[in-house]
Amino acid sequence: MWAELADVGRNPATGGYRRFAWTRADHDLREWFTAAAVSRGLDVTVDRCGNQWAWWGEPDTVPGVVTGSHLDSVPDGGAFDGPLGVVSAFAAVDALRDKGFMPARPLGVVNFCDEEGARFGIACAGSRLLTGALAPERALALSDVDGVTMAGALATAGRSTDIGRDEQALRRVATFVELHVEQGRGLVELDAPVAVASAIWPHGRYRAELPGQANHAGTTRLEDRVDPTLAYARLILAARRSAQTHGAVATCGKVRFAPNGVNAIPSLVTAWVDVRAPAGDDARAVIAELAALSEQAGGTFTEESLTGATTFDTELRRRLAAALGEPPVLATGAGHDAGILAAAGFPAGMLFVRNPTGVSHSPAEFAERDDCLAGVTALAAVLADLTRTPE
Ligand code: HGY
Ligand code: MN
Ligand code: MN
Repeated sequence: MWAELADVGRNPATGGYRRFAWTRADHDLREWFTAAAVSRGLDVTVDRCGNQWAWWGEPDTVPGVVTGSHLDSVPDGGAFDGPLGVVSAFAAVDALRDKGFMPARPLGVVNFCDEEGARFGIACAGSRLLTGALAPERALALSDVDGVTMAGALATAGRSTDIGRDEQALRRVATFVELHVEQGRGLVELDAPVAVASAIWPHGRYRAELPGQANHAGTTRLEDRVDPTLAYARLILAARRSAQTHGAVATCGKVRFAPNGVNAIPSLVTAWVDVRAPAGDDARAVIAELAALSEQAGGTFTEESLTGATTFDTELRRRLAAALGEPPVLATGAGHDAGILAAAGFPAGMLFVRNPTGVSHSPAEFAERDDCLAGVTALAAVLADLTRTPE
């Protein structure tokens, strides 16, 4: 399965992946998901938002236990963030069947669409739309760097724009467990292949729009300039300083200069800031400082998405840990669909698989084969435990 995905959306120049929502690469990944499900005799359905579900058993009478993750990526992302959870889910189904296991309740595999929000800017868009945490009209109006709206992209991909909370899809879910490559070095330091997640940090994404006056790079005296890149430079340094002060992390990873000419002072800088912290108050303190700086520069600082702290269901977490012989328990600063389902009131949990580089959202992201297999074994054990009895 891993080899089947290896070249889909791969950028040969960097070895990273560009698998953005509702693009050709996404289409090929969705086709792969359907084929992997059908070849296992699983029933594939697609909900109103485009999330793909593959069912072993019939989930409309008794809600099922669902595992899976996402297949999309950040620009030049790694191979494992997302796909490891989906491939491991199918491999866990295979492992259970090889042992002759028959679940006493439906078992589902899900591919949540648009988890990274790389194209339209909102992370976990598929699971947020599914649970009603993101308004359909807002999502449809989001546009990508080429000005294509999500509505337009859905239409091009042959999908209806009648997206939004999907009660039937939600009724089928009793519990969700997501396996994910660790996006840090916790398991390296603990020298363990698999961990159970305890919490996800609060995190927010903001868009700063800093206006300037377009003018000639050669003929405009310094004292006559209204150059928004100076405000942007101050924003970047303030983000790092404020994060340091408040025990947070802040990232200025995406920026657009308009008109983006070498010999013209920009008329506008549009910049995105990703802010996260173990405690919501600390993230809010950083956000307030950056908003004030943007406004002092005559600009705006707009929230694109804000996710509160997620503490995973403690009963489920204890059950996962017990099924796995009490592995390490780790919190994470990375957002996940499991966090969105938890926030929507579903019992949700996560398993992490060791990443020897600790690096993620980069081609350097990695997981050893043996650790991936340990993840599959752990996921199969957890799924067997959760589906052993009808309740
Ligand atoms: O940004 C995140 O934390 C996740 O990878 N979407
Ligand atoms: Mn990610
Ligand atoms: Mn992910």
